[in-house]
Amino acid sequence: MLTFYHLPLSINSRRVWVALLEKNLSFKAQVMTLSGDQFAPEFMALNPFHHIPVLVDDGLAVIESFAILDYLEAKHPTPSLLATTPAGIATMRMVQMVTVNELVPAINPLFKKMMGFGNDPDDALEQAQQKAEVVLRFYADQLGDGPFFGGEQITLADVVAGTYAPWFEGLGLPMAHYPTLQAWAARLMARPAWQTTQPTEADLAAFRDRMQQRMATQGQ
Ligand SMILES: N[C@@H](CCC(=O)N[C@@H](CS)C(=O)NCC(=O)O)C(=O)O
Repeated sequence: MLTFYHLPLSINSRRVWVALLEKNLSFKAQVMTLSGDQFAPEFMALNPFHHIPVLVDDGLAVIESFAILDYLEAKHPTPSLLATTPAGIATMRMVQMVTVNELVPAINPLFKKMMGFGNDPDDALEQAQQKAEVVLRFYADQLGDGPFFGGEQITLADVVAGTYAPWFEGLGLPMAHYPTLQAWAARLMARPAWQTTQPTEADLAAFRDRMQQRMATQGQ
């Protein structure tokens, strides 16, 4: 039995959650709050770095979302979320790495602003937007005219980049500037795995409150 330790709002978790659903795997969800439970000795025994997501499979604890995705593919290869051609594999990996190495740091100030707890100056926000737009243009180039990054089938590239797609408009990144990407995002967001894992307004409000309180405490 698979046990999935996660927080529904976490995008690091969500990419694993989407993969579990896309692969039709049954699992037990262990929802964390990250308000101290990640430091409990039982959880630290699973992940000494106290991060979610963690996947436990018959006593084997797998940490790091990308390692979990690879593990799921190796253990449950069908339906596959892997590209098959050399070029497809290169695209899949590039999109995955560009998402975490380029998109995530770029959108950090935009995300804080959207959530109402950022205090970055306008020029930093402007710079963040420009960097994020470079990533969106890269995505659009990699996507070409296909429905998904790897062609006709959804792959881990779509799972990893696509779990950010529901946020682009709210972050101030107009998808109408990238029509093929906009259609790709809509295609993914219509899938049951995206619908099931989309945070509710209540989840978001609770997160916003928690972060605002944390910022206020840190500011004292
Ligand atoms: N590189 C890790 C990042 C995991 C991560 O940063 N998780 C955050 C939530 S998004 C976390 O668990 N934070 C709680 C903590 O570090 O105490 C992955 O991809 O799994």
